[in-house]
Amino acid sequence: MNKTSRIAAFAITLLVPTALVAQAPALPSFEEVDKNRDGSLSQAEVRKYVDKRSRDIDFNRNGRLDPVEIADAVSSMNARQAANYIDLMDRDGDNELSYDEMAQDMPMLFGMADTDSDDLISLEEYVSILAHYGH
Ligand SMILES: [Ca+2]
Ligand SMILES: [Ca+2]
Ligand SMILES: [Ca+2]
Repeated sequence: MNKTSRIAAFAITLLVPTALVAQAPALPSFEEVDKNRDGSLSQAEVRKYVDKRSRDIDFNRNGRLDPVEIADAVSSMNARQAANYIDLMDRDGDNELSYDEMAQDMPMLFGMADTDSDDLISLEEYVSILAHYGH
């Protein structure tokens, strides 16, 4: 995998809380992200969901995610893998990820998912990107 698709796969892994529900479907439902229930996802809705996921993972509520917090939340990552992930995403070099740093790839991922480029992700587009990168 090239660097971009590796980051994308990592980011999707973080979005999908497999660690939290081992047996249940691992994907956040479309409805969970589609807050205004208009049948499509805007960038703002996706960003809100990502920020909510960041808050859920941020156990000590300091506004940043450290390797232990990420490894705790994502069953497929140990602390070393979480530290590598932070290395990839950390822009200010504090070895933790702010919520902004967590969301920095969202526009790129959004563009990948939005195959018809209407600035919205339809249910069909959502299902197809999860089938590609999810579990
Ligand atoms: Ca924290
Ligand atoms: Ca940082
Ligand atoms: Ca679209």
